[in-house]
Amino acid sequence: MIIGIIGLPQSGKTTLFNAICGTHQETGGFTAKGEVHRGVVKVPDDRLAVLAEVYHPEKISHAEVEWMDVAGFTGDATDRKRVDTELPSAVREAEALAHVVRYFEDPNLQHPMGSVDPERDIRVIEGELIFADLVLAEKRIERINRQLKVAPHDNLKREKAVLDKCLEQLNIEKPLRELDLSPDEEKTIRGFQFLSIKPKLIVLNIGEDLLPDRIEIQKKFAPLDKAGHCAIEAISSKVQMELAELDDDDRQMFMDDLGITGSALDRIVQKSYDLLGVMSFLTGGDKEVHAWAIKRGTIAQKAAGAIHEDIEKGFIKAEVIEFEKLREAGSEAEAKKRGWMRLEGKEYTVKDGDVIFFRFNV
Ligand SMILES: Nc1nc2c(ncn2[C@@H]2O[C@H](COP(=O)(O)OP(=O)(O)OP(=O)(O)O)[C@@H](O)[C@H]2O)c(=O)[nH]1
Ligand SMILES: [Mg+2]
Repeated sequence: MIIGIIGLPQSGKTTLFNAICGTHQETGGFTAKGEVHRGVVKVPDDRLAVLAEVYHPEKISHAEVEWMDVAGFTGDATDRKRVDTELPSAVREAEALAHVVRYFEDPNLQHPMGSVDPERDIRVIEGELIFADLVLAEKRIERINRQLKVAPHDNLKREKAVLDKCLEQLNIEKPLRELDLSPDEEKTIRGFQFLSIKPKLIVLNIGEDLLPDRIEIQKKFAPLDKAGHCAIEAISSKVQMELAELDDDDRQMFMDDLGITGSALDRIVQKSYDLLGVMSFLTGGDKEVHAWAIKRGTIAQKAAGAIHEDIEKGFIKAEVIEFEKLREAGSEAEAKKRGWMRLEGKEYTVKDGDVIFFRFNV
């Protein structure tokens, strides 16, 4: 599962990326367009400690979500060739976007558009996502039209119908994430990896001086919050990056000084997971207990692929015990004895906290 950090140049993308991933990538250096940093973040999960008491494993492994820091967006929605060829293709892999918006004043750091204006920045980056999708959809429709003249296949017609619907939405400058698509329609166009269809977290990167006004600022932008599609969070990524570099004692002191309570990073990470619909299933054994991040609604066979593609390909059955039941039974053997282990087929929709053992053929 991948989240892509995007935004205008010098908005604080790498600063946020460092804070989240605990990395030390250079900031303030005007990253070359198309440059991508990747990092992995563990998903906190208290259930793993309980599983460890059940299995006494050698190793405990958390679910992981990948974050990507992508430079190259400019807010320009006029140059077809640029969005077609110069936007970093890596961002298409992301399943959700975190748009970092500059909300700090700094006389020594020029804003690429001349002034600090978060509303405008949100609008132009959204415009760029929509424009890039429009160029892609038009290109694809043109190609289908040519193919249809030669061979009018039904699946091409279906694809064109969905693309036409998308194009209509993009033409009125609205993102695809706000378009009602059936699961089938959504599947038809999934391969194109449209940008404006991805759920988006808007990260208002506020200056340290604005930290006391954080809640007020967030409220001001709340109308953009469209449940399940778009969320808002204000954070000082610079402060967070500095915090991430301290040890625990110093961090607490620094937070007390600034009057910061709770971890802003946890809020960002949690909101982005909610947006992505991330949940975890668990596996246990004497070697390892492991949580695996998957999307809500994932079926058992697909979930197996989170562990290894061979398990997905050779899937036979999933042995499933609910986490709470396993905790209550205290051991797998006891859970089985009580009849709490179920055998599920490949179409079974995995639930958060399912402890699963996959039977498979290689
Ligand atoms: N004053 C102030 N400066 C900040 C804040 N957040 C980031 N910066 C500074 O802004 C500059 C740009 O930050 P980066 O994280 O490198 O921005 P970026 O979006 O990754 O930039 P590019 O990769 O070049 O597009 C750095 O000098 C940061 O230290 C902030 O909250 N306040
Ligand atoms: Mg950067």
